[in-house]
Amino acid sequence: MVMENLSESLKGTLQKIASAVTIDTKLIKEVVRDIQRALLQSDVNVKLVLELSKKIEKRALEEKPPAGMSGREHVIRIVYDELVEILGDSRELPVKKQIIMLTGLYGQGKTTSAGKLATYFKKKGLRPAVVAGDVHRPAAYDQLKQIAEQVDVPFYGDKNEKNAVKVVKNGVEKFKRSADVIIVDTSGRHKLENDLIKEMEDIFKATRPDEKILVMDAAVGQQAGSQAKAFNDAVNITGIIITKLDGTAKGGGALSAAAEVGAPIIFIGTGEHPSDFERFDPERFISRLLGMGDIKTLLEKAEESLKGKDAEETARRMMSGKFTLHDMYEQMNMLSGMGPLNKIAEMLPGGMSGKIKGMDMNTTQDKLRRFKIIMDSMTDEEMEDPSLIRASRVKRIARGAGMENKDVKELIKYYNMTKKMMKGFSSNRKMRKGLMKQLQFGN
Ligand SMILES: Nc1nc2c(ncn2[C@@H]2O[C@H](COP(=O)(O)OP(=O)(O)O)[C@@H](O)[C@H]2O)c(=O)[nH]1
Ligand SMILES: [Mg+2]
Repeated sequence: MVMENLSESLKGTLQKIASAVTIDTKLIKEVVRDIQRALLQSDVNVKLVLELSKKIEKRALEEKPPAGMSGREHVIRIVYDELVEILGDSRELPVKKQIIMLTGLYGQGKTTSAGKLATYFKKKGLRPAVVAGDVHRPAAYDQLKQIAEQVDVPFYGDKNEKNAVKVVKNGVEKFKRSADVIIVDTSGRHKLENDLIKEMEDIFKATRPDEKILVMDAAVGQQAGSQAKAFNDAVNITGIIITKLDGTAKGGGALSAAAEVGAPIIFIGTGEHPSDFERFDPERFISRLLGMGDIKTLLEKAEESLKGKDAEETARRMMSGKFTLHDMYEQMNMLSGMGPLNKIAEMLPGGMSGKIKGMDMNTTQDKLRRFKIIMDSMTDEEMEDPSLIRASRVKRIARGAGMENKDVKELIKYYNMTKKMMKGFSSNRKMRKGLMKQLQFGN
């Protein structure tokens, strides 16, 4: 998993939203503060964090959720959108013949990334080759050569040549026909110095690379922005690879630097192995960081528990003694399926329980729908006092609902059974308590 710490805190924040009973100003402000803290702790640029949190707060407070979306979902969506936004545009390297040049400071992961890129293009069916343009450190030649062998791609280097431009030129010439993607590794410096820039410029002029990619270590922190800017000013980078994003790496500095300089992040490195390399897609990255799959489940659970709260009120009213067809109608509207009533049936003493379960409690959705149609052709008076419904009224109601007399009678029977049950509960305190507990409505 990449950026575990940031991921954990952001997930915690989203869970707070998902399980909130109401989305109010207090909650939104709290959420925004949580997000600020999490992002700053992972080194995201301070200015970006402030802009982002202002935007989230404003949108969450002012925008109405679109139809069909709950307030909670809407706020989560806003957080997601704005996080994606700070990662900038996404871009894919074209799968074609090209020269790719890697730049960046020492130890950022250029040589390792050369092997990863080669692996990537090999998988795409192209023929990659690598060129050792780091002529300043003796070990650099061996390192790239070894990686080339490991990923099984052609290698070019010249241990005795100290002129990087010459080596790169020779390498490009050598692979001009035999390779599709020529990946040029270059040397870095501990910091961006004039001679490094001069060398990069010379190599560019000599080889005209299609891609100039900045390789940046996730640990670079808040200086990432100025580092990326310096490289960009010098050589006009076409993309960024952020390495070492694996585990608990902070990474926010490097990630936000991309948007700051307007160069897209193309890949991320998630380990030392050549296959620890992923195409970077801002939306997918944020979805994963936030655990959006989990959030969806969470939201569904929250919906259920809120429904439970409505059901609690109905149950309380039902058990208060008075139970009319209006109550039953409302209860049917509210409860999809007969969940709580089934639970009630389970609690009833033997005989009655079996009777109800065998008969009415197995009522299907379809039957409930029919019951509602029947009740729709009753008068308010009948709904309030079902004892009024005798033979002549049964006939009229059945006709109005387009059903048969026996359907109406079945409904009345169901109503009487339910009412009896409710009465039983309301007169038996212990049973009532037990039921409320069983339904997990508290007491
Ligand atoms: N964990 C981890 N280590 C990496 C990653 N990329 C590079 N490294 C390690 O970082 C160190 C420096 O990498 P190197 O490619 O030599 O950097 P260069 O000086 O820019 O060429 C090496 O030990 C690599 O194994 C990565 O994505 N994850
Ligand atoms: Mg290197």
